[in-house]
Amino acid sequence: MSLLRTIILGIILTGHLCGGQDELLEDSLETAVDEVATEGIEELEEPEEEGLDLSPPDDRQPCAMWMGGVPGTPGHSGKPGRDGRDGRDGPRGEKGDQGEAGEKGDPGEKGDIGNAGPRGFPGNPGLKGARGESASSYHSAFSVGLSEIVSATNVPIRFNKFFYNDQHHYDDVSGKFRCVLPGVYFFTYHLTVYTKDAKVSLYKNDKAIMFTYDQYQETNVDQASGSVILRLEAGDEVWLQVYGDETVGGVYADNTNDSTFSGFLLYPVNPAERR
Ligand SMILES: *[C@@H]1O[C@H](CO)[C@@H](O)[C@H](O)[C@H]1NC(C)=O
Ligand SMILES: [Ca+2]
Repeated sequence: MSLLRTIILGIILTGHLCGGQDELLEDSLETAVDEVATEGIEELEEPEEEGLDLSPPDDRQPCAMWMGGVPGTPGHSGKPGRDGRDGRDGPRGEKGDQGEAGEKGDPGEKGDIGNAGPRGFPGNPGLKGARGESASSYHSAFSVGLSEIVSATNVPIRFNKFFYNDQHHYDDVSGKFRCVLPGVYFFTYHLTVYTKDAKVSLYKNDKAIMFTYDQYQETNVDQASGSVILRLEAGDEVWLQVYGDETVGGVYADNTNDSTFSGFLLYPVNPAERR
């Protein structure tokens, strides 16, 4: 350290004796002092060299007249200058490329229900349904007549003229209707009466349950008729029969005066509904 101090003093003395030296020398001195202070030498904060005259040398002294000494060592580089002022704003840049599309946002809330639309056009007709069960399975009807006079009495009247008997529920051999489908049936008969009285009954299972009587009048063709609704079970039989002897057997028929007997199922009754 003493060496450094010696060098400094030497420089100072040189500058003092040769005031013509440029101001660079003073800068070098300040730099040297700063460096010494930076290195923690407190003594330099208050310079011991109070007695030294550090005032600028007098240019008027004829320093140049002195014999030139040994050139001093080059000074230290000066401190960096202060930062310059900010430059002017540059020209506006060109428009950049379009950025990439952002991520898809969250779904919005459900909107209100809109107004009802107009009524649409009618649809096309549907396909034809599968073939159902034969209607005859649920059908029972007959309508029969007489093709000639029946003289037998106290036996079922055998009608032998058939208007309708597709299910053959009327048996033309026995002259009886035999129930196949349980249910409610309607029966009706329209008889021509000629030459004598007629008294007939409608039988159900060997029991006369309904009677019709017509008194014959001379030279007149009469009619006797009746109808009834019956609840029948499968196997029940219904027929017409003269109720009495030959004197009341006036049931008649020819080509232009029929005597008929008809019956049909009004509606079936489920066996589970029976009482
Ligand atoms: C049956 O009726 C017809 C009328 O259509 C009549 O001419 C005919 O003689 C009748 N039969 C009897 C037996 O009266
Ligand atoms: Ca009569």
